[in-house]
Amino acid sequence: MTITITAFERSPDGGKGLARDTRVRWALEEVGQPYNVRLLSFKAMKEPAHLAPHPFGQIPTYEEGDLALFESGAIVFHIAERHAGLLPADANARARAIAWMFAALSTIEPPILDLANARLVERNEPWYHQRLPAVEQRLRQRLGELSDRLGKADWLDGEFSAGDLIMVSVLLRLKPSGMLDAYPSLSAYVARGEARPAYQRAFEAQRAVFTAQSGS
Ligand code: GTB
Repeated sequence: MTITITAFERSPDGGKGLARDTRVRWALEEVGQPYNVRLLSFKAMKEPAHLAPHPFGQIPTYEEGDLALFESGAIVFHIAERHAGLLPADANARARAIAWMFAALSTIEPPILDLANARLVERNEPWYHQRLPAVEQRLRQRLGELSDRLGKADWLDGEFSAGDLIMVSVLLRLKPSGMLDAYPSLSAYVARGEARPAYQRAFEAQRAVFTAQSGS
């Protein structure tokens, strides 16, 4: 059955791979599933045709036959369950890999988004400089703990899994800020993820949308 995902027609990051369709493309590349992409304008994302599959009018979505999914974590989980390559066969190892997916989305991503939103939206508020150190400290706390757990290992729990795919995707958002530089094991971990051929293909595919428009 044909798989169709949605992505930004014009990503605000200019093709740096930070929008959440990249993690879905990456998962599909890891398991060797071809897919189509429907590009959406910001206006189209809020129209009924897209609000049907996505109640919040966002990207990415995933369609396959009569299945329509939203939420990048749920989509990657679905792909990992349907196809070999992203979840271990052993039941306990599989449960731990799923725990790492949730950890990435519910423990690591929120303080990253909190910092991104503070810098983007709250910069001109009179209390911005008072609040910022606490926001940064909450994120550093989690990064330190994650770095301690990863230690010298290549991946979070044995072989590369959907847990690593989501965790690396979440951490990539920090790369432009240089904040990961203080955690060499996490920087190396993210670099290992980025070096995977499947990630490279996913990155190039999302970048091609931007370069086709800008002519660069
Ligand atoms: N929890 C949902 C998921 O994981 O799928 C969140 C989906 C989401 O935030 N989608 C964003 C969106 O559609 C795009 S990815 N936004 C438009 C809207 O809400 O109207 C978030 C994103 C956007 C831009 C950058 N960037 O430019 O760097 C990075 C990440």
